Amino acid sequence: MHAANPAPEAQRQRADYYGRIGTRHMTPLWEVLGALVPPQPRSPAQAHLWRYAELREQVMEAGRLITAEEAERRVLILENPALRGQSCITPSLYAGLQLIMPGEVAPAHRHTQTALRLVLDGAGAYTAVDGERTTMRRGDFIITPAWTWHDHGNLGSEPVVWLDGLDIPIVRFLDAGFAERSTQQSQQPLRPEGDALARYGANMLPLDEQPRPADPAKLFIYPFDRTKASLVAISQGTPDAHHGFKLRYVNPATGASPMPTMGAFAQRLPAGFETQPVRATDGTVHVCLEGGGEARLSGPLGDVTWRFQENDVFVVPSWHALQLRADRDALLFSFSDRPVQQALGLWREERL
Ligand code: GTQ
Repeated sequence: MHAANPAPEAQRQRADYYGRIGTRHMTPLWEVLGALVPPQPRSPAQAHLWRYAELREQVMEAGRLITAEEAERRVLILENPALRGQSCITPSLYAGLQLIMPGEVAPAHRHTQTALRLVLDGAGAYTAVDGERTTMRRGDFIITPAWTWHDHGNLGSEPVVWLDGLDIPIVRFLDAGFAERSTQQSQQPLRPEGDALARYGANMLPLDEQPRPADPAKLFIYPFDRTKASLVAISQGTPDAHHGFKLRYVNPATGASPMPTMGAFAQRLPAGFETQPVRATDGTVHVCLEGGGEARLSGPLGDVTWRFQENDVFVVPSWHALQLRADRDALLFSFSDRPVQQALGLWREERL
């Protein structure tokens, strides 16, 4: 990769050689070394923002074209513009907008992929995870750990839309995908609503439980009112220069991310506050839940600035510097593959 242009004769000999070894399924490292082992991440993903006004219009049209049952999951995948056809928003993460109309159900199934939901719009839907239903309220963060049964339904009178985040590309990369449909359309509730939150979400645990790190998290609902109350309360203090007031969601039984493959975060930026630029190796999907402002990104391909408002979704690829400014008090949700990177000792952040 550092060599000067070789003489035409040498070039021909090499091309001929590459052709011959190619037929035997070999290829020279020295032609690709720089791309294989880059000095720093050069994400194939592109920074992009999806406006909710447009997303909503398109997903509502899907609501007129196909039923949730027919589709199994009526979802519009948010595809990274530079990764079209790959069903992913970053190389490691999947994101989509799921719609469920009044009276509909999305049938029960389970898979080795882990899912997270962030409720965006409408009221009256529920998600059931391993036999317990939870009502979905705007801003609620809900997880479906790997291989847990889950189904969704809408008992209300409004369309309900949420963001799905899954580790589909990670599981695909590892060739470890299994899925199964339940014989039940909707799971029979085994416990009353609120049971997991009461048992696992109050800084206590059932007497005889000793959670091991690899066990699926038992707490699967993080109500928005609690998240917001925490962020507002800590806003009495001094904001972090690069992140404002930011918390990460954890499994309270272990202190680790509630999902081994995906980490999730909630962040509050008071009106007028501007963060200092920061870049990290985890490509991150952001959702504005409240307020609005401006996001400035700087990556290897240049700079971009977006204005964002409620329910807009934007993706910041690996090693792109991000700077946020709130016009009005802003509350953002985000998720990334940070727990995987940290488990492998790969995660880096640079505060600029
Ligand atoms: O709700 O189970 O967006 O299995 C993609 C795959 C949602 C789900 C998605 C899924 C689901």
